[in-house]
Amino acid sequence: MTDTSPFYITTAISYPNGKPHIGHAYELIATDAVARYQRLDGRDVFFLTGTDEHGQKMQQTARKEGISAQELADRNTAEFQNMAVLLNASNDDFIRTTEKRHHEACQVIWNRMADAGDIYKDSYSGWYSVRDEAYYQEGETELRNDGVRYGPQGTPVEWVEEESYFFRLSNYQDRLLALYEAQPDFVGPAERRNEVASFVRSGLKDLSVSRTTFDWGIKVPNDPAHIMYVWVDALTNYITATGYLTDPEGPRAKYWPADIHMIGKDIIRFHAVYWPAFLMSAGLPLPKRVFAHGFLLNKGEKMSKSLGNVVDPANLVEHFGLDQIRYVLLREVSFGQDGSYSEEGIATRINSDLANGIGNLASRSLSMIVKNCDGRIPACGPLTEADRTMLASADALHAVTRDEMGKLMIHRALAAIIAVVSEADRYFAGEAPWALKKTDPERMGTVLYVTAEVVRQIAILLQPFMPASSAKLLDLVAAPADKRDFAALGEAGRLVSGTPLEAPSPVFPRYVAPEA
Ligand code: ME8
Repeated sequence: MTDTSPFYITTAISYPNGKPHIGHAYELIATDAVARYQRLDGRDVFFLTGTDEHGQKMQQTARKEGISAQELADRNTAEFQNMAVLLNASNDDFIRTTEKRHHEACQVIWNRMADAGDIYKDSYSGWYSVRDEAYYQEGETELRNDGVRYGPQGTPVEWVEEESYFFRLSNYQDRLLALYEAQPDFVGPAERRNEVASFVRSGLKDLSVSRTTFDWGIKVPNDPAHIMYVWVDALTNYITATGYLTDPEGPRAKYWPADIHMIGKDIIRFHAVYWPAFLMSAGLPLPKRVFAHGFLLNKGEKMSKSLGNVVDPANLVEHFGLDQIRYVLLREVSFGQDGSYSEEGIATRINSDLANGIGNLASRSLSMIVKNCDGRIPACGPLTEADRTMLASADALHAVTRDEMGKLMIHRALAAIIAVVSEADRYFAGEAPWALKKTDPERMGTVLYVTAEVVRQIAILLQPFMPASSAKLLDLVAAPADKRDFAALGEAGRLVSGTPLEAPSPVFPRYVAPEA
């Protein structure tokens, strides 16, 4: 049975205090692959990304550049929007936290938390990291030899003392622990859940949720000297975009609660502790899953402006090709773990899996059909044991990848697809259709039919990961436009003998490094 229910997936919303980097691109590509997978599998998908435009970091950066925070946000948000187009992201909306709809939703959520008795006024004194936009306990910080105090993510912290509203986070400790217990999938991967649970078990203090020493943010209702802590504002974006709070009869309200918040491991605390506590307080349904991917490292090193190894995704895409980059990042990195990549590694993967793998399989089998079968998909004669085994492996991929993608084991879904490409290579070599041309042309036709049918299914399944290249592969096997979703996998969409094919053009060229 096809599941056509709503499926809502989000990326984190990025700070537009600079241009997007490869870490942002990675998160968007992975989330896009999941969104596309679910869409092709029949779900009613809403995929959201956007920018987190308020806060002290934005204001400080703007000041350094001598422009207003709004100007900085406008300039860099355009870069993030361009990146989404460049990466062929299929997001259904792009939210900016400076939009009116978002201000409204934040006021609603604040009032609901206040009505629940969870907001009170006091004064805050403690450590704050502007780069993380996070408050830290003294015990989480460390004074280093350079005389600077650093937070747990290695960013400098400063002492803050100001009047502030607080959220009664301490009241939610037991409910949060009960949540992690009752829904072990709420936080993934498992090591992150353990980290979050032990943070909560160690004791939660009330959280400062407003600031008074700068003004770039959303005003607290009825107390305009206070602006909301940027994370209250930022997290609310996920619900703003659905209209659940502000337009409950609207077309997108059905998408809340979200199925997946895809985020990086550095912001798990906000999503797995603060966010569910805010929602519980406001009496709102909780997202089903928060999944933290790892960090992308450049040749094993963290990217940083000071190391000068920050990679612009546009350069990588221009150099290697978009689908190639999408594929390599998702295949190479165990999703949920940190991943290291290098230009050599990307080139090797492109050549082994794409050029020599699926590209070669498609071009060898389809060009034989064009040359030897009158340019038409041949008849499929009686099937041998080998043919049946081959088709069964391709037919099984839908269930296998559905399971892996459901668990967000994106790399394993891809590995399963590529394993069938390798199996098809062995099948093709073993059946040697070129040798059958003279001796048994009918049998040759059957082998070519089976191989082309495997190519068809592989192409359908690769669409979430490499949308444009997969479409080209599907053109090569003349798959009709209405037979490209997952309902056309397996027997339901088998190639039709007699369908004319064009001579195949290469979809995945070999990568050759430019002369130094
Ligand atoms: O954290 N590798 O924004 P952000 C992989 N505005 N992912 C990375 C990465 C890397 N090297 N560097 C960053 C924020 N990311 C907040 C989010 S959500 C309500 C607010 C990921 O621009 C990071 O983990 O610093 C996060 O998920 C996303 O990029 C945006 O990071």
